[in-house]
Amino acid sequence: MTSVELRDSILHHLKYSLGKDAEHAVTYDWRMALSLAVRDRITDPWFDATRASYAGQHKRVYYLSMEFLIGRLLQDAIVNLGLLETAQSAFDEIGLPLVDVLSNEPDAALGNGGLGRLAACFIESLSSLGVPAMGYGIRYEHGLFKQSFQDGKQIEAPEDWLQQTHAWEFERPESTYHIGFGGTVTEKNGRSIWEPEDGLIAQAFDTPVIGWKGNWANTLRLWSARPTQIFDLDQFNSGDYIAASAPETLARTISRVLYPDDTTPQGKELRLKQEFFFTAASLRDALRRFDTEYDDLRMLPKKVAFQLNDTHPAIAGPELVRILCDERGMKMEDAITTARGCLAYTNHTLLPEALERWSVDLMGRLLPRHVQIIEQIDAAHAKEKPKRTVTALENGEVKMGELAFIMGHKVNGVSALHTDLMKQTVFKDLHELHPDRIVNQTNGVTPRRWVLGANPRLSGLITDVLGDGWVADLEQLKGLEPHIDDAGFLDRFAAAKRANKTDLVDWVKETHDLDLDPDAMFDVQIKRMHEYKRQHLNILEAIALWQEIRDNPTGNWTPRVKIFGGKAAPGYVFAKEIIHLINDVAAVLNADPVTSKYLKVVFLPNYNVTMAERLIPASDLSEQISTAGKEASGTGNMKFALNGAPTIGTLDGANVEIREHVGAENFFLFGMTAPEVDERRLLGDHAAQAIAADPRLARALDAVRGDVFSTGDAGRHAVIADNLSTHDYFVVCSDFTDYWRAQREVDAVYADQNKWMHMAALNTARSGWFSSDRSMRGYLADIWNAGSALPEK
Ligand code: CJB
Repeated sequence: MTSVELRDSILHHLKYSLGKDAEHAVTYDWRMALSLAVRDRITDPWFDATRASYAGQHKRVYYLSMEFLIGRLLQDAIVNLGLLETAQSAFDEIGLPLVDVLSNEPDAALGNGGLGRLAACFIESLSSLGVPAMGYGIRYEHGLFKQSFQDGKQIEAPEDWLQQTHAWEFERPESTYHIGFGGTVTEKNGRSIWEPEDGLIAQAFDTPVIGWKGNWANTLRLWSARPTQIFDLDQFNSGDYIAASAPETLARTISRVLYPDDTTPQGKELRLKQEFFFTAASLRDALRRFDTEYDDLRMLPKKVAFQLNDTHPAIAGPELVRILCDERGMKMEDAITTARGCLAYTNHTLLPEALERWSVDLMGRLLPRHVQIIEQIDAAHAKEKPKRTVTALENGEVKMGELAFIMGHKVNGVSALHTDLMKQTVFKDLHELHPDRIVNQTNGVTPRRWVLGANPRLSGLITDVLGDGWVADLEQLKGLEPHIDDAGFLDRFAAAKRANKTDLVDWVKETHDLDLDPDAMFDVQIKRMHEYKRQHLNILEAIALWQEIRDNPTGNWTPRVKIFGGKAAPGYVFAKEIIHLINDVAAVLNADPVTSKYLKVVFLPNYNVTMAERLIPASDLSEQISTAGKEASGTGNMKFALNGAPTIGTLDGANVEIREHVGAENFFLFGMTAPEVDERRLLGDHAAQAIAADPRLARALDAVRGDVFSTGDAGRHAVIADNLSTHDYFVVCSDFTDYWRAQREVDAVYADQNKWMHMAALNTARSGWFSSDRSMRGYLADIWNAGSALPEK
């Protein structure tokens, strides 16, 4: 497509789809017109992909996920279609900067964090690989809340991305399913029949997801809830308008908001309803598609793979069994075996509070037949493994992890360490019963968004050296290694980083009126706020460093800006305390005339995918400092390494594998290992011991406890100081001393820019394994037994 053709298509859409003439169009109109013009280019490959999937009778992969943290889609589509320069020229002609048009798009935050972003990367990779696949989720009217700070404290406001038309989706009024809740189960001719009492409609909205080079597009199908009955006409006519619209309001609530919680399930009925709503609709939809092609349900495991992204869709097990048995007449045991052949489950966390459990009372009220089926699944499992019984239903609760395990033919962890720990801890018993079921699939990230799109300067350099094959085959980045010592390579690498930093500095100035020095090291921790991720360890180190610089203001300090970004679940009080502390520390440090040229702290509000795309390419140091054993994988860690920011981190999650790939000498390791953490905790007074042994730590904690950062509000941050000085479950104190040491090593290397850039470039060159294409190939081979439908090249 030429830029003239693209321009004409944009002008056509401006006029005929949006009803605007160029003279009166605002940025929104231009962005919509461009999106529609680009969407047109996706439609043919999308149809072709659908046709090819049917024609080849390929196995289909269905990725069921409560969250798809897709962010902005326009630039991604333009990049994958190879239209970036074309779009640039078209807008040059129109007379509007393309960046302004692109940044007009809202960030679709249909997820909380890593789990949701992983789903988005996977769907893009499946399209890039040409695998017939579909993502199923919920079309939340309101995504993750918007975060702002007031006096340093987090304030939440509703997110409203659908206030304007979503350019990418196709509404499917004909693709609807009735989803029931409650009611009774009766028996007729030996078959159980569930007759739900309430119900609502799930309606599909489709977003095509285009793969690299536009060769294939899959669908992200998101369900929206609507009532079976629009409103109660009798009540309306009698004048009670609120009561009249109650059914509609109630039904729409199901897809109204994303649960703003990262790792703790809210024991709320609504959440369980959301889970069943989207899972049931997705299964019905997939089975309808299967029925158009095959008439033997025993073929199901050969033709259909359902991946359960965490336990949120784990009700798929009993629901599929219910359909096969109650509706399609299969014998219960066959139904269970057939369902298991299709289902697999990804575990994303070992945190006990995050493993979903539902009371049998609640589930029985909403899904009475499913509780009966879970009992039968347990019974069949006990029969299969008579020596020892592990059940999903226990002590009046349904344990969704156990249910997903028992009903999945494979269960995977998301990093090598996490998978090992899974075998030893949460699923120890089940693993002993089914030693082949657990497999590892280390997470990955899509290089199209996270390198090519987000970091055009670095990408340009890589392509100059290697050609563009690396975008589809990220391990080719290894080819950079022999060039690292070529004349000019490191200079160009450093210049790209420096220019990215300058862009960030300008943006921070413009949006937050803060002055940052692009020559300082940009030390970045961006992720959800959680005690196990230990943002408080990072800020404690900042405090200690500040105190030390004040002691010795003429010392040879390496200038640093510590940048934070991340949201705390609204009900997670301690995480919010950490945000407050960081903001209070930032206020004091940044105002210190003596130290602020060496050390600044910035907490950027409303961290989201778009901000990550801006920050990561401009980062020097990646903070991955979780308590060992707690971070299942991490994916931000991979994005930083790929973009040439070495890690300071613990042996946790995928950090372990990153370090193996980039080389121990290019990774700043500190802290206890997972077994050492467990052992350390056995010492009741580990925090006190650590504090007694390290005067720096003691002094930093005193400052937190005292009034240094409280602007007169004495004791404001005592909660944190007290927590850390007493039980300190996440062993912040015990890891502090080694963290401090590693940070000084970072300072020393950074002071030698040549050495630093060498290390940074090696991080890029050696991180190609962390592509989500590699992850998807692993799932295809080890879990789904499926493959690409594109002809081999
Ligand atoms: N994760 O984002 C979430 N939400 C959860 O509820 C549980 C886990 C994260 O999933 C990512 C993708 O696998 C992991 O990289 C990350 O370590 C984990 O915390």
